[in-house]
Amino acid sequence: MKNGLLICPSNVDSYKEAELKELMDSGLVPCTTQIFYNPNQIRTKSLLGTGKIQEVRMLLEENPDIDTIVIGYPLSPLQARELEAAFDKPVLDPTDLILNIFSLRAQTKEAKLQVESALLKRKLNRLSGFYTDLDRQGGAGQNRGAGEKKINLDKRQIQLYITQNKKELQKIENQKKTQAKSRNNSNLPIVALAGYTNAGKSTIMNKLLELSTSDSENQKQVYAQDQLFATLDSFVRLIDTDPAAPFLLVDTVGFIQDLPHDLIEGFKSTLSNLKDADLILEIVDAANENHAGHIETVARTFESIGVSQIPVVQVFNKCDQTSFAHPEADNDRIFISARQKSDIQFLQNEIVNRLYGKEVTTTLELPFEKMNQLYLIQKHARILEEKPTDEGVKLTIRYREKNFPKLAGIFQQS
Ligand SMILES: Nc1nc2c(ncn2[C@@H]2O[C@H](COP(=O)(O)OP(=O)(O)OP(=O)(O)O)[C@@H](O)[C@H]2O)c(=O)[nH]1
Ligand SMILES: [Mg+2]
Repeated sequence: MKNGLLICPSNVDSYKEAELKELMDSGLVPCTTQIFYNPNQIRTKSLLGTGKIQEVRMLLEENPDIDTIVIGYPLSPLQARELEAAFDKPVLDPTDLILNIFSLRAQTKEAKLQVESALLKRKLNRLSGFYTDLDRQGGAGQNRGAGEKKINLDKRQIQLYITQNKKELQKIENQKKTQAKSRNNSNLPIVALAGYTNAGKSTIMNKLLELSTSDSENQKQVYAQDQLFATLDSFVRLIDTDPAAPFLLVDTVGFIQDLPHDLIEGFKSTLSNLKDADLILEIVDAANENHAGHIETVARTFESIGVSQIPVVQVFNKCDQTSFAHPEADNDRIFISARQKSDIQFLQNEIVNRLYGKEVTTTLELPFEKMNQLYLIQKHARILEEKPTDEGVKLTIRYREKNFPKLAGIFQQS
């Protein structure tokens, strides 16, 4: 565990400040000391002025335990290098914190490659400006030739790694596409869980899975934790709680304000699962005081990955920690607590209503000679009552509106 010094602009809003601390905790650099700087006095080269740098140096001398410095503001490559040189300690900005967490969490080969690519691109950016920066400072020095050669070599090496990673990622993506196609050859509707990190997406997936009857290997629970970015990969599970209205459920990586561009790029293939969805459930942490800000961030991310045309229903989760009545639903919003089984049942029903339409009850008579069609009814409807008649059987069935075409043939005959 490390000890972090957080240096924020004095006008930072309290929500952003809390999120930075959470990012520090999640990245195992908890904030042990915090100071502020005046955002009106920032420098292009080093962000902090000489007086502030001096103050931080003294603080570091008095607190030798501090081993990492976090600046709560995006740093240019030059500023990051200047500050690291001034403090002789690693200096991280919000993007570094997020990358740090991602590299701690990455489990699958795909996630590891994505994080590595983002880290390499960042390193390349820092190296790219190196000599331009030195020129600007007029301090290129006599050894510039050898140093420049080394940096160019490093840059070429990094570029090579980035290209290799890209190829491997493409291969994995192609494999996944083939798998997804074969998994969905029955054309099941796809529901994607998306939203801000830590909102409860994976918990909701696990709870819906618990209700579901299927118990194949495919039904493994996914990782859910009270930490930022618990999920880095996308997972697909079959939910067939209502056997006549099954759907595939996809869990995805969480969003955050100012998600680094390289990461959005890197995770595009993971997020592109959202593009294939028939319905997106945007999970909102209703108990978070800044949930309105989260909703804005998610809307911007949806736009940047191009899923604006897919229907979205907002699911206000964690209502147990709010005054919202639950379970409740209107057209575009559902209010639940994933901790309550009855709320999950309600959610399951709301999802199925949207995918398969409302339930309709009807009666029909199935003559003996058509008895072989009973399996269609069993597959796409629920039989509520069966009464034998002279010609066959009289059935009371309940089916979803959108399953009507699958049953229409039977209705015509009966
Ligand atoms: N009180 C309360 N806590 C909840 C509820 N749903 C989820 N949580 C908790 O919220 C935390 C985050 O849940 P996750 O399911 O990991 O959240 P996520 O959206 O998948 O997060 P990322 O994968 O990080 O994007 C966990 O500690 C859950 O136990 C709820 O309805 N009520
Ligand atoms: Mg998750």
